[in-house]
Amino acid sequence: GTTQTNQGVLTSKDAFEESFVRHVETTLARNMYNCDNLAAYQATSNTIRDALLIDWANTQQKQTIQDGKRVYYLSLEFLMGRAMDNALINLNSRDNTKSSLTELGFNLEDVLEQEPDAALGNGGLGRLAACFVDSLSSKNYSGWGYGLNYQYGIFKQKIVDGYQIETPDYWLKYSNPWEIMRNEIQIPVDFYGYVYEDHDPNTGKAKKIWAGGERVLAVAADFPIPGFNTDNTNNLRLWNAKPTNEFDFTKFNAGDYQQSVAAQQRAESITSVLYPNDNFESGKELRLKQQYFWVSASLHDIVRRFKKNHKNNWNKFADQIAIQLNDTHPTLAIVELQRIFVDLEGLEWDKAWEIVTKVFAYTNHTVMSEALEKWPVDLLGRLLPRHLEIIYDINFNFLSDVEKKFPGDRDLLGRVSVIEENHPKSVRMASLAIVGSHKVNGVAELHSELIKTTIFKDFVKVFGKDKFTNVTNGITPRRWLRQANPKLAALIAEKLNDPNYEYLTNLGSLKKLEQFVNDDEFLKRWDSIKFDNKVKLANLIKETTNIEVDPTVLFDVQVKRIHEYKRQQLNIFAVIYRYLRIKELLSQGVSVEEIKLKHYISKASIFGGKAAPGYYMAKTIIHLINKVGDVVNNDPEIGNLLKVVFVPDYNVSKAEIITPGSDLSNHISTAGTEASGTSNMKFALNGGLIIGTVDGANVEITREIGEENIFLFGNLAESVEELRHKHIFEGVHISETLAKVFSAIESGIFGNPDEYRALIDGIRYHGDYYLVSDDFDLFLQAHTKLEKVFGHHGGDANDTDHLHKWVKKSVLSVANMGFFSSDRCIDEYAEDIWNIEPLSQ
Ligand code: 26W
Repeated sequence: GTTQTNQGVLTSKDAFEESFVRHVETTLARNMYNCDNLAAYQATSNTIRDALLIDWANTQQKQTIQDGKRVYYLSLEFLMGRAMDNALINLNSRDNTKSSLTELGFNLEDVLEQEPDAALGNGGLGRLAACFVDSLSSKNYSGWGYGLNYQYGIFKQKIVDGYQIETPDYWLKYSNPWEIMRNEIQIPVDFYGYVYEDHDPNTGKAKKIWAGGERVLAVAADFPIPGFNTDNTNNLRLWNAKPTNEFDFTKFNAGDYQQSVAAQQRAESITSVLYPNDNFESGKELRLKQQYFWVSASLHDIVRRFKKNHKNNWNKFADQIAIQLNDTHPTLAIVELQRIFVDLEGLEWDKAWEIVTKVFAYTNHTVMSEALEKWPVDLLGRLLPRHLEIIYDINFNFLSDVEKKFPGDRDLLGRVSVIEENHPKSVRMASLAIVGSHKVNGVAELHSELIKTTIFKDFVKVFGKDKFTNVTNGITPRRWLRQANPKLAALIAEKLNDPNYEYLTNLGSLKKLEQFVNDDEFLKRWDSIKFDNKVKLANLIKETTNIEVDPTVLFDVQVKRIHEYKRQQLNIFAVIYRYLRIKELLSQGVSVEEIKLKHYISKASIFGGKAAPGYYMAKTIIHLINKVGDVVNNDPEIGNLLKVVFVPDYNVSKAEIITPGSDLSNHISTAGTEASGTSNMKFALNGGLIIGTVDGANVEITREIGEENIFLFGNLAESVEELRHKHIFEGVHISETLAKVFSAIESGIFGNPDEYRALIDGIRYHGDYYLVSDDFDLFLQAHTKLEKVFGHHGGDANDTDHLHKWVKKSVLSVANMGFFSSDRCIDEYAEDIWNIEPLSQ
């Protein structure tokens, strides 16, 4: 039947080629004589998509028939990256596709390069959501993602004269073969208007009606999410905002046809652009509109699906449905479900609220106050008048309970209240999320402990500690090992005697690699794979910056969003110090060879990451990195002793090259500020070592891989408060080393020093909030230590010293990284929070 024919394209060359040609000729309306790589990409992806749709339809049917509990993951960001290679791997069709394409005259790698990244996210939180949907499918759960189908993803970053320039990412320039437009799934979403009271004609009871206002349609676009080594294929549903064809007749009759149409057109702006802030809340009305649009459409979709099987049997709702809130961005979902139950379905308030709180759970991703969402009551009440009333009612009930439990504690009431009585008076979304959820989790052990003792302390008092839990983040080994690092993945499969790569869904089996750690031949193969990956990274650097880096030197990488708390400034200051010292030694007549032997090994410092467009300090850091690079890389005395690179437009597909190509990566946030970090896991899984602070998941990585295999440094989270206090009352102590760096910057060797004023003054005069001064010398010491371990040769197979010290640590790290699979993470959510089990296959 159809199934066979379609699935055949995955394993048979003839079937693949036939489908490919058919798509070129029909879908693309071209012919094989003018089929370029882009057309080949489109024909290939359409071919794979056809096969994927079969699994997808079967899975949906199976899930409906089994009628078990489903989880819905609500995330404003899904940072998926490219889909094709991932689909080929998960469908086990990579070899067939590669050889079929070769016969047709194409090279798979070149074809894969044609796909634009689906860059619908900022950083960690968005990529986590992407890893989670992969794990939900791969571990046979019934779990959907819900998000927005932005027409513009995160901006593209260009570097011009060392400055970041943002340009739009119009990623849907060509049609997107991975999306299935569901034009028949249209959900109206209302804004503004007013609320009035009416009486139910049957019961005579008072009832709230929300009326008037502006109406927008949510139209579904579906993205099939294939699992690895399973047919289970879940759905990621992203909404598009579209105008309705219900005209505003008052305007129409007033002869305002043009304006009426233009107003409708503006509906689409709701899903036009992803907000490019990371860990910073800006409070824009359009952002709140996005949130409600998405949440409302998703909930009505979920309720509709429930009703198809269970009618109005609301008692079953919480047994059938779990909804996970990815940060506070979807918190209005709690209010919307309560509204659906009470206003639209006629449930009693308490009954409805009981169901609501059973359904929702909330994940917190940050303790930083500037990232906590607060919406002014005025704004929220204008946009969503009925929701504001419901929020007040939720808060009233909640505060009454608190008052009963802690009579007379007015301060406590003020601190936990969902409403902040301040200027402007606002709604605290985290408080609302906690009150409306049955579980709240942090994303790494340290972070989950910190939220209980800091930002959510009072809620622990009110609800008890069992409401708060930890689920340490994870990453999908399909994309971040098998796809990004095929050679290492193959060596591991060979050593584990696992030709079908089953270890990729059972990552604990990496442990077996430990038995080869004294096998020199194995270490050499391991090291030469790392070298090949470094050559690939060197090529990327050459293509994107025109800088040549020598792949035998230590590749020291820091790629992530640029943020003061992540401390790229600490890193670049240390690079400047190194440069100054090298220059000093050279001026004293010390030869380059001697410097390499006695002082500094050769290395390339590689940076990448975007700054939020309005974040001045982050942009200053980018500028400094680039200017330091200009000076160092063009200094004829330096040669390959030191290179400084800023890779522009860091994104998922670049991460797939950068991650496997690093020897060392930096995870050096001020202790207590990075909730988890997930790139630390990616680097370690690819055999890179970590230099890091005792922060986020670094703590658990250390526990798993052993403290001898990671380079930790810096002040601990428990000291941060005291140090900040000291800075303010006793002043900031600038060590001799850091002072040298500051005076070099101030001398103007990296361009006009005024441009870096805020960066230096922030440390020297404004309290050094991120503790750069406290950790600087400790950072330098950690480098001295690790360079001794690395030795002088990366990639030199005969350097047994490097092999027995560095490469051995690399193997031991990978062997013990199994815990950080997002599969483990999803299992923990399923068991402790969602109460769902995998589908029987
Ligand atoms: C409202 C503005 C805003 C935008 C984005 C606030 C907060 C965010 C995200 C929560 C920022 C983010 O991506 N956080 C990261 O989440 C990762 C996944 O849990 C963690 O690994 C990172 O440590 C955390 O910074």
